[in-house]
Amino acid sequence: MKSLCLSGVQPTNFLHVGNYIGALKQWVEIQHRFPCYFCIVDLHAITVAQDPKQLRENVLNTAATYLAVGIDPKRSHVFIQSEVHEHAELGWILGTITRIAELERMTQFKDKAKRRADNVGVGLFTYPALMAADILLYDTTVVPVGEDQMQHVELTRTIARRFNTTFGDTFVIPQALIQKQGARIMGLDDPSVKMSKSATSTMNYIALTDDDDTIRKKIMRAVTDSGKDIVYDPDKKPAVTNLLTIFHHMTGRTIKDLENEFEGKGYGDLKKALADAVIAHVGPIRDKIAEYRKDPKELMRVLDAGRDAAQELATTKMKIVRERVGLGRA
Ligand code: AQP
Repeated sequence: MKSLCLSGVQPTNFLHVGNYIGALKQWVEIQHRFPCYFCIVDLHAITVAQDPKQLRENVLNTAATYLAVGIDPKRSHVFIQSEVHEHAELGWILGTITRIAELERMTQFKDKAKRRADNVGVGLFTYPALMAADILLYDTTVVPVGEDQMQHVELTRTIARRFNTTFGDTFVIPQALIQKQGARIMGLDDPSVKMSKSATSTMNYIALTDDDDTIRKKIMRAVTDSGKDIVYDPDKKPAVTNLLTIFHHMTGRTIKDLENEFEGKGYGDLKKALADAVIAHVGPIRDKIAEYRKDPKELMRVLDAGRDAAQELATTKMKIVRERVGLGRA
């Protein structure tokens, strides 16, 4: 079986270091091993209310971010989900074989629905069926994601098996690929919740577009734990563990090495050094994002080519799916 990697991000805001560490950083490595399709999942983004003008801006910012972190358009295909209509069509078909009880178990749905109790659309509930379509449309074998998306990839596998059993072998069963450390970067203002683009406070995340002063301010104000020791301990020291994890990913230094360096030092020392490390790593990414946004020609060229490449695979797959399900005319 041919390997193929697919992943995506919702264009709901500027991407943050959690998206980068949990997903994008892996993509950059993976593109040297597999053919890759990286989409900007705008159909997913509208499962919560978006300002239409801002959404289109966010789509281009997200595309610019993919390229700025090192996605090479000569190797990988970057495209916008809604421009390949087969995603929505397959999402609908897979929704018909997805059980309500399965969707009710999804923790992301429960979390997001709780935050918007008076305004939960059906799309937020059926989000995992659309995500299954994104993945299965391309015979994806590998899906690099953060830990929060693991449950959705598991459900994708269940849906694919169910479809294959009902209609005949059609879909490849994909595997999630997840980091050992940093699969879930937590909020700087609250280490009990994940860092999130749509957090109510901007102090929750470091955006890849934040300027140096903002990065420093957010890190210096980050919540810490009781006690003084700078040690990696997710249960007793969730805030410090989160800062060490970000430090590790920004520098490539091991956690042990960082613990040794900060032994006997204070949280202020850790935060100062972390701010320097994040600024050194994120600064060049931020500058490249700005360059791509200033001259959108290259961005448009990449998105057109990515759409055409994705469309070719999607067209072939959907022809088979329609036949198997019995849709339309022969
Ligand atoms: N905090 C995180 N730590 C590690 N990985 C993360 N990812 C998201 N947050 C973290 C991973 O980033 C990829 C893109 O995520 P998404 O935009 O599709 O949706 P999300 O998981 O819901 O991310 P956000 O930032 O919380 O977005 P909003 O606020 O819009 O819902 C995924 O691979 C995800 O695992």
